[in-house]
Amino acid sequence: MFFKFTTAGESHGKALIAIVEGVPAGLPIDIAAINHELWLRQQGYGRGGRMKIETDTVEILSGVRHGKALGSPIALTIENKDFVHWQDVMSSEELAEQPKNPRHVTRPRPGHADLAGGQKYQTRDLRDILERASARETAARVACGAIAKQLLAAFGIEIKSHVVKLGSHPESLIEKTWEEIAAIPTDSPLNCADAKVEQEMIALIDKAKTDGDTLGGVFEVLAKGLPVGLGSHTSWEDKLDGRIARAIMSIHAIKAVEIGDGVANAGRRGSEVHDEIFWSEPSASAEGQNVDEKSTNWSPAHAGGSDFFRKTNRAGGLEGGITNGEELRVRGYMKPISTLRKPLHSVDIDTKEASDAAFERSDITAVPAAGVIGEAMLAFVLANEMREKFGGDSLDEMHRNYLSYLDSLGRY
Ligand code: EPS
Repeated sequence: MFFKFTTAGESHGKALIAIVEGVPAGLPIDIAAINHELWLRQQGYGRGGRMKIETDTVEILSGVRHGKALGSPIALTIENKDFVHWQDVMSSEELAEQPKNPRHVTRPRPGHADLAGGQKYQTRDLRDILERASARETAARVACGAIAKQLLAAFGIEIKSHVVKLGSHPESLIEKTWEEIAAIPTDSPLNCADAKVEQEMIALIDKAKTDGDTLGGVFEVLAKGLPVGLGSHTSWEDKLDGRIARAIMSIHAIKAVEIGDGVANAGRRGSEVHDEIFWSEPSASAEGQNVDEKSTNWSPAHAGGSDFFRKTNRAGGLEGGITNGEELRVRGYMKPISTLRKPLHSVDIDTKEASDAAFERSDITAVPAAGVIGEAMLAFVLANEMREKFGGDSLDEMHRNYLSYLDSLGRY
């Protein structure tokens, strides 16, 4: 791994922390932009009470000086404001006496890590599991992903997400262009590009709330401006679709990942699926005219620096595990959140008696937030690919390597 990050922190512990490695020296780091991503992750109709307590902001502790990366590990932290209410329950010190309300959890929630985690780690207080299994951890991922996005932006690569289905609605996934997705207002309640469908989704969330239930859905993440040639066909572990699927599936509650029209394509004939190849006169990028070292526009003119292109993109920008210069399109399928106000059947792990699953404050749905996290994870995977392919210790060196590669693509 060339660009990597590690997170630590429990949902109601003191803070989330992360260490990001592989950021080239000289990359400008915009803290306000990281905070904007954190804010976006907290939005979305159907979020729970915790989001009213937290205003997630990042503090950078190392690796950045005067607004620029040093090339050393970047350590960051996000405070858990809710910790003040959990100090004794979550204390790292051994306590002389039990807290008045120890908030032990002994009734595992179906669908959560509670029971399998408790059995595996041999703990009888399932809070030991749920605190780290909580999706609160994704705030740290979003901060790391925001740094990855800043590296990608230095090469003209952009990432966006939108919600394409909430619960069962609409029946077919919403399909929109990059421009239509870019036009979604930041205060859109569900980050949905169809305002009418969004209102219908809100009604579904209200109904689920009244019923004490939860909802899942589908988000789509897009990346634009990628060069041809990230990833590789040569080894299973280098195939970019595999790396992306792993990263998206690692997000809490994501149970399926689709690249391009992968699901629908399985039921079509080959002639209806594969994107035919065309070629046009060498573009400005092939001549190296619009990407020079002094330019701030690092984006190749069309189709990822190549003069070959497709008129359709059912493959979602990847062929043979390699980017083909078209827009990358990835969908994440999220199951409904497993903490239900109207609890499911469970068993108390101490008494072994049948009982309702534990209820903790939670969200009705978090699909828009999952989209923001999907952006962060895709940004991380792509930043790693860019570091792997273009190397360099400084951003300048990486830029030079990138230009030289675009030059060779232009001659192909
Ligand atoms: C979350 C914080 C959590 C939950 C949610 C996501 O906070 P709390 O448990 O204090 O309400 O709202 O976590 C879950 C959905 C889960 O299953 O644990 C966050 O910051 O995103």
